[in-house]
Amino acid sequence: MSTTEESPTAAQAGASATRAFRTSRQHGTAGEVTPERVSTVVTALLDGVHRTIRTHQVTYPEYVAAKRWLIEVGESGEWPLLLDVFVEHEVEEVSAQHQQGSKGSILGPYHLPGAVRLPSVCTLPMRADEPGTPLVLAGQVRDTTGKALPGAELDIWHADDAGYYSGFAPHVPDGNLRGVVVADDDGHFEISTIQPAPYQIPTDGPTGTLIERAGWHPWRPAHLHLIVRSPGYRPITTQLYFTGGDWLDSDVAKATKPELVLDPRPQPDGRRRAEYDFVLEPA
Ligand code: MBD
Ligand code: FE
Repeated sequence: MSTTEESPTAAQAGASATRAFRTSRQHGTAGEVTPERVSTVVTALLDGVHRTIRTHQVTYPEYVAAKRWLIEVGESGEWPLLLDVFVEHEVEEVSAQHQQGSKGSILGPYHLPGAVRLPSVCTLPMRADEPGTPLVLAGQVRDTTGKALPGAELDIWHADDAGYYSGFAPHVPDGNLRGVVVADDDGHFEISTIQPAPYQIPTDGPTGTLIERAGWHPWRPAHLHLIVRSPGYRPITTQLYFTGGDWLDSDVAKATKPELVLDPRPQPDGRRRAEYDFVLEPA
């Protein structure tokens, strides 16, 4: 694999995301998909494709270009990236439509299991010279009746000040800006980290090619990813954004929600501090 130190390629991120997906058990497992559902859903999906071809009079050159591009998506390992950017938001909303408690958002392609466990007041693993504005995220995990959830876990991961995720960019050390924070006996936590930058879909792979050829933009607003869990409760997979940030109203992955926007306040010590409480419903 050819690499450039300062600009990780889509090929690396894509292939790593495919590997991460194969070993992850975050969302459901095999065995839940019946033949009836396969038939119903795939028939509807193909109906949509056929209707699009007819409505828009799709030509043979366009069909061949699409086929070539789909092959490239697989060969480059970008299926997790492509699907999580353009499809997952709809699945997330459908799955949460009757859910109480905190709003969720999409998981995305860059979660890694097994991050280091950290106490309720902690600093995420970072380089000695980690660039970026210091940020504190503090709050409490409760259930839908208002009861604190002692020892709730906050699995948190986010991009660095240049928009890169550890595990998916060769120049970022493993485990950087990732941790599983264990809330205290009162469900409280206070996590020190740095402010992430907006994320740009890699421009050198097929997902980037599609975005460029369609004249769209490749940006997600700056965000923190979290999975908040406590035994006996439905885990919440979510993302937190920053008020006033770029791309907040035009996320390429359509994964923002007004309830998920933080408003960090500058502290006397120069750090920015945001408060956010999580509410879980019984499983
Ligand atoms: C990301 O960082 C992300 O969160 C999603 C959903 C898709 C691509 C990159
Ligand atoms: Fe992300």
